Amino acid sequence: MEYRHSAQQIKKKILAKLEHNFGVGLENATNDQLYKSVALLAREMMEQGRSEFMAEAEKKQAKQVYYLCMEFLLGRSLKNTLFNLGIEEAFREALQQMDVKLETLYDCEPDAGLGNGGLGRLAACFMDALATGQYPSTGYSLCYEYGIFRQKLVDGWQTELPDFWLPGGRIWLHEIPEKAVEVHFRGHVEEHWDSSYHETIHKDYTTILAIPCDLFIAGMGGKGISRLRLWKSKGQAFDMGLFNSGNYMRAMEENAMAETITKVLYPDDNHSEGKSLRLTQQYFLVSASIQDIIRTHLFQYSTLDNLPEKVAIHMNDTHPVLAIPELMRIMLDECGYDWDRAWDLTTRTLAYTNHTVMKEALECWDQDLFRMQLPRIYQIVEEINRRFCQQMHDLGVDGYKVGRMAPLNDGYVKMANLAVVGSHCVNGVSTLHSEILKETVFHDFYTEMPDKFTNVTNGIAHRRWLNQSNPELAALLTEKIGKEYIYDASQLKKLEAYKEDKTVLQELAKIKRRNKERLAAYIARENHLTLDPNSIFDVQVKRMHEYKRQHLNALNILATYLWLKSHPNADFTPHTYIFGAKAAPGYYFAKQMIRFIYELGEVINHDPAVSSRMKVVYVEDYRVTLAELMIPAADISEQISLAGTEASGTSNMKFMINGAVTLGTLDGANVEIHDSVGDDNMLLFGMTTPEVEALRAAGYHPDQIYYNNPAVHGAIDFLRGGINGVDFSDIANSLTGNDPYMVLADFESYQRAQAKAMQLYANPETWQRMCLCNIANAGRFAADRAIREYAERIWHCAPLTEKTEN
Ligand code: GL9
Repeated sequence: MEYRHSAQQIKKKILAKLEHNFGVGLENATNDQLYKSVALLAREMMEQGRSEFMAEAEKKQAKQVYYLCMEFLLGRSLKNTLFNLGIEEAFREALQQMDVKLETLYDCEPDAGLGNGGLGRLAACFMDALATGQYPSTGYSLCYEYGIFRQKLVDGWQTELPDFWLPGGRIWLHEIPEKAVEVHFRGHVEEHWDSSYHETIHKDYTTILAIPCDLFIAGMGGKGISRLRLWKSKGQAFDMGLFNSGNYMRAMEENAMAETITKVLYPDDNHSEGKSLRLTQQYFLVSASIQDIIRTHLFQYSTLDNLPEKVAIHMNDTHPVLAIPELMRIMLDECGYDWDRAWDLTTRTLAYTNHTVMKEALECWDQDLFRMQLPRIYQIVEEINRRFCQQMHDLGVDGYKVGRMAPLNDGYVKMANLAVVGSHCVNGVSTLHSEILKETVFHDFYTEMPDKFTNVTNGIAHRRWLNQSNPELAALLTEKIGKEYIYDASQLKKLEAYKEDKTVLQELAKIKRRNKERLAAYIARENHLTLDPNSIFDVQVKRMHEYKRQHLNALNILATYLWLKSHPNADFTPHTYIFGAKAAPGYYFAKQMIRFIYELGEVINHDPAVSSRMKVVYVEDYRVTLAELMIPAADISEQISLAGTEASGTSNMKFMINGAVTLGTLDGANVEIHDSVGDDNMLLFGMTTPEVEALRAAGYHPDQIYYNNPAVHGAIDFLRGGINGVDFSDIANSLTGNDPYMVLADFESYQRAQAKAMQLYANPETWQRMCLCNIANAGRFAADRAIREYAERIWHCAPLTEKTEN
């Protein structure tokens, strides 16, 4: 497929789109209409590219990858599409001829915020890598009408506003009502036995229609295009059965209920509430997707016998794990397979990634709720459970252990257990996390079936996070090491040859400086705060959560502030502490943490004794598009979770490739970042995972630290006294009480790392050399690499065209 056209041709096409879709000429077109015309053009190119790509895949009978995930945190699409198709410059020129700036149109696009954070963004990065790697792939998710809420701080307290993204976002969606599928809920199951025949019939169910809305993601070069199929729920226009039986109101009610299923994304991070609507969403996604996959497969091969050879279905976290009983249901009830054969095909097709060890994230469904919503699926889960337990007993496994591994236990459906039982492969998302899974959450399983477990460390779409977000850095890299790194991030290593090259180091400093100025301009506009671009930009952006320990960062800022007040002439490298984070709406403590940071800013930023040397900024409504502005402007990347709690982290990788230095614990993928850059290029602090465990076993008594460390003492007393009249005793009590995330235990070590950062930053050459080493060693954290590992080790599939050496 040839995407390239002259600026003249592009201009003509844009004008045609304006005329056709909006009935306006250039003179009368709004920016929004121009954005939509350009987006439509880009979308049509991708649709064409996709159909050529898939025609080839079909001809070669290539294995397909289906990625099931409740979240895809896409952000904006226009820039990514034009960049990856190699047509950004031509479009820029065409628009220039019309006196329109491409950047203005980029800013018309809302973020598609169909995810909460790391997990959803990972799925989006993986779609980019799947496309670039030329794997025929489809992502499946829900077409939420409202994405992650918009955050507004009112006197430091988070409030949530609805994110109605469709007016500007729908232009990317291709709705296909003809391909709708039915999903069945509730009702009851009837069994018919005959001497040789057993039939199960699901009756009196409620039917919800799932309408596919397709969105495309172009890979670099445009040969591979991924498709994201988002399901929208809809009632049956007329449920004739209900109407005919005179149940007019019930028919109308069900219609209205149906549409609530895909109304809104659950805004919880690392947390499951066990709500009925959430279970409905999960089954809706899974049933529609599995039916779609089977329909496609049968159309091409007329049998499911070869399913595991031609299809890999990936369950991203436990959220889509009902795919296991759903695939069983279709094989048993609709295709006539016997249990053993169906189970063999199902388990060889499915694989599962775990993304967290947080206990509150482990999904358990109340058995009665589950049975009522999904009676047939419940029966199948029961049978999976019965057979699994039997098999374990037969192997001589002790009863308690079998109980701990059982998918059904204590009146709950345990989704993580079901996931492991029904998958041929289970992976964690960093080396450390995958080891922890084997030692803790899945230890019982690991001892019985060690071969199921593997690791694939997460990765990021480096073209978005480096080339598109930091074009000046990308240009410098291309000039120095050529452009191979755009396809093959491991080539970034070549930059190490320049680590003693003063001009390159100075060039890096200048680029960083301009990125900091860009961010400062945004903050001046939004927060009415003037930042000093010479100061250290110390950035912590991620969801607000106790385990991520933003309050450790904040407590250090407070202690530093108090110290500067009592040592006004002390040597201190000016420091700008920047935060961005949403809290789950029902997570009170996290909202208090936000307010703590906000009030800290109010005090410090308005205190003339320190405000030229310290600033604290809380950036509202952190989202993908803001990350693209903030991360390239960071000097320090805060990755300070308690060791053993953050499964991987992915912003750590984005900061690294943009030349920020990680100030972090040995947690998640930080361990691998440390392996890559060494002690000299990372600011390591805090306990290791075994040290955390030892301290927990011995008994953690933070009050002792409070009494023995004057800096801690002073800061906590200040906090306990309230800031600007706001009470923070909850946080103070937690820190000195039974804080499960051991903030005080790592405090002193954190302060030392901060002091070291300031000392290193004071020497620009040393600092820039550290930045350069981080960029040069970030290649292994590319999503392209992660996807290659999934393809080789889990999905057993190959790219459509094997790359030739060049
Ligand atoms: C998460 C982990 O907490 C992160 O450490 C990990 O990097 C990502 C992707 O693997 O997955 N699991 C999880 O539930 N979230 C993660 O970020 N939470 C959100 O996505 C909000």
